[in-house]
Formats: sequence, C-alpha cells, structure tokens
Amino acid sequence: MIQQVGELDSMSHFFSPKAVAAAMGVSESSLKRWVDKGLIQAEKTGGGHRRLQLDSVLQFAREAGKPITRPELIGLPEGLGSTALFGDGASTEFEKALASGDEITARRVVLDLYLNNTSVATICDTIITPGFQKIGSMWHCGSMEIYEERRACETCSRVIHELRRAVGTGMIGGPEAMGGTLDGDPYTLASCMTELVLRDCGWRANSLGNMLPFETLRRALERDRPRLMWLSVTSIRDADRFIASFNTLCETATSHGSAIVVGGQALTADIRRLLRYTTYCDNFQHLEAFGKSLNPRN
Ligand code: B12
Repeated sequence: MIQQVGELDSMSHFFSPKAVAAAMGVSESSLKRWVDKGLIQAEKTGGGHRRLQLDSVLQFAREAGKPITRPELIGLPEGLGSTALFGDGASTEFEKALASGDEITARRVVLDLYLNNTSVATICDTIITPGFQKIGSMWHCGSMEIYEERRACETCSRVIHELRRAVGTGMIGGPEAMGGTLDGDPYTLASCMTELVLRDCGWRANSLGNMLPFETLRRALERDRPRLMWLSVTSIRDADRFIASFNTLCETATSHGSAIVVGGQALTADIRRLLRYTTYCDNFQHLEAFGKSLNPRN
C-alpha cells in the first residue's frame, strides 16, 4: 500500500527498498512486489521513490517468518537471531543483561522474540516483568546496589523505546487510548509497556507519563474522549483519598463512554473491592485479550 507523505507519523523510520532488501537477503524486485501487494506500507518521495516504514517491514517479517539477516542496514542491533528462544534461555539472558546494564543484549533478546512473532504482551509478562521481580528481590536482600537497580530501569526504558520503534504508532484509524500513573506513583515501566501492548493490538495508544493528578486525567477524558484510559497503580499514598478520587474519575469516564482499565501491584483485592472501573488486568496478556476484543478489526 503506498501512502502520501503527511498521513504517516513523522517519528516513523523510513528506508529505501534497496536497504530493506539487503537487510532481508532478498532481491529488490521481490521487495517491491510485496509493497505493491500492500504487504508492506510505503510512502513516495517527491521524486517518486518508495520509502518503507520500519514498523511495517518488521510486521511483515514477523508474520511471514522472514529473517532479517543484516539488521544493521535498517538501524537494528547486530547479532539479531542469536537468542535461544525456547526454554528459559531468553529470560535468563535478559535477566543477566538487566542486572549488568548490558543494553545491547537486552535489546537483542526482546527484538528477537518480537521478530519471532511473540506478542508484546507475552514479552512483557514472561521476560521483562520476571526480570524486574528478580531485580526487586536482589535489591530487597541486599545483593544489588541501588545504582544497579536504577541502571536496570534505564536500560529497560531504552529497550522499550527500541521496541516502540518496531511496533509503530498503532493502526491508522485505530481506537484511541491514553493513560499513565497517578499522583504519588513514580513507577514508569508498566505504563510504557501498556502503551506498547495496546499499539501492538492496533490501538493509537499514548502514555501520558507518571505522577498525574486526577484532575488532569478528568480533563483529558472530557477533551480527548479516548475509547480507553489505563491506570497503572504500583504505589498508593493515602488509600481513602485515592479511592474517592478514583471513583470520581471513573464516573467521568462512564459519562463520556471511555473504558477504564487498571492493573498494578498496589491494586490488592481489598482495594479493588472499593473501586469502580471497567476491567482489572493481572497482566498484559489479559490486556491484550481485552484490547483485541474492543478493536475487532485486528
Ligand atoms: C523499579 C522499581 C522501583 C523504581 C521504579 C523506577 C521507574 N522508573 O519505574 C523506584 C526507584 C522508583 C522504586 C522505588 C521504591 N520501591 Co520499588 N521496585 C521496583 C521494582 C524492582 C520493579 C517494578 C517494575 O516496574 N516492574 C515491572 C512491571 C511491569 O511489573 P509489575 O508492576 O509487577 O506489573 C505487572 C502487573 O502488575 C501488571 N500491570 C502493572 N500495571 C499495569 C497496568 C495495566 C493497565 C495493566 C493491564 C497491567 C498492569 O502487568 C505486569 C505483569 O506483566 C519492584 C520489584 C517488583 N517485584 O516488582 C520494586 C518494588 C515494587 N519496590 C519496592 C519498594 C519497597 C520501593 C521503595 C519504598 C524503596 C524505598 N525505600 O525508597 C520506593 C517507593 C517509591 C514510591 N513512592 O512508591 C517493593 C514494594 C514492596 C511493597 N509491596 O510494598 C518492591 C516489590 C521491591 C521489593 N521486593 O521489596 N522502585
């Protein structure tokens, strides 16, 4: 499918058919045929040359099972394809990379899984979250320094950024979602992952960041009217105030037709009993199922 410049997000990354063909180890004419069949999205430059979107190329490679043999030609890390994808290989490698701040390995493991057609939700639940559980317990029992834990968070943020480049900005015309963490909650990773999981299911999802006052989220619902707002809750300062403000926010969402989706370690069964929301998810695979059910075009 060939689109005009301007319809595509300016943050997407574009490559020539020649570079993509070389990266995939196929002829340029095969590649152009796939573009003409609409299997890979492209735009045309003023001079009439095709430019291919990285996320669309990777989506095609994922679904068609085509390996990227020269990843460096399209700005991806070298060494892709060398992760042991079965058994505990990938999670052990990722966990060690997080603990030592080895960003190159962490990126490679996650991108290999993604290109092997593992959903973003599954990568987050089975590789990234367990990696942080391990980091948390090492920190708790004193076998990890604070700087090492913070380095793991920074490393992971950069890996998520890389994955975002691969996933793209979501389906054109897909439903809108936004969300983040609430006032007093400094945790960033789960909300960034929520954004990616929803984008992977075709949603136009945007993370609003962390420490958001309830009042500003209420305004976001009124002004932007997203189909879905997510809230990731890892830390609650004052439970009574939290519950009251949360339920007011949910009333606003209901009156504007927005779903409220929540998850996070602080939402214990006792707290959840007192909250109103559309759905609670224990993990990202639950979110993926919910997100797909509300976006059946996927
Ligand atoms: C990284 C981290 C931090 C970082 C966060 C930095 C950042 N940029 O995000 C910082 C340094 C801020 C931090 C601070 C603290 N931390 Co801390 N932290 C962690 C750690 C290691 C990882 C958390 C994380 O992001 N995990 C990755 C996410 C994806 O996993 P998750 O939250 O479990 O999410 C899963 C589900 O809950 C769900 N989910 C979550 N959100 C959402 C949202 C939606 C919409 C959906 C669908 C699903 C979903 O999906 C995931 C499943 O795959 C955990 C260890 C652990 N076991 O979690 C400790 C941990 C949470 N921290 C802990 C503590 C004690 C603290 C501090 C009090 C330390 C201190 N003395 O200062 C402070 C408190 C800060 C505060 N104001 O609340 C304890 C909490 C114990 C408790 N239950 O009370 C833990 C468990 C460590 C431990 N073993 O003791 N921490």
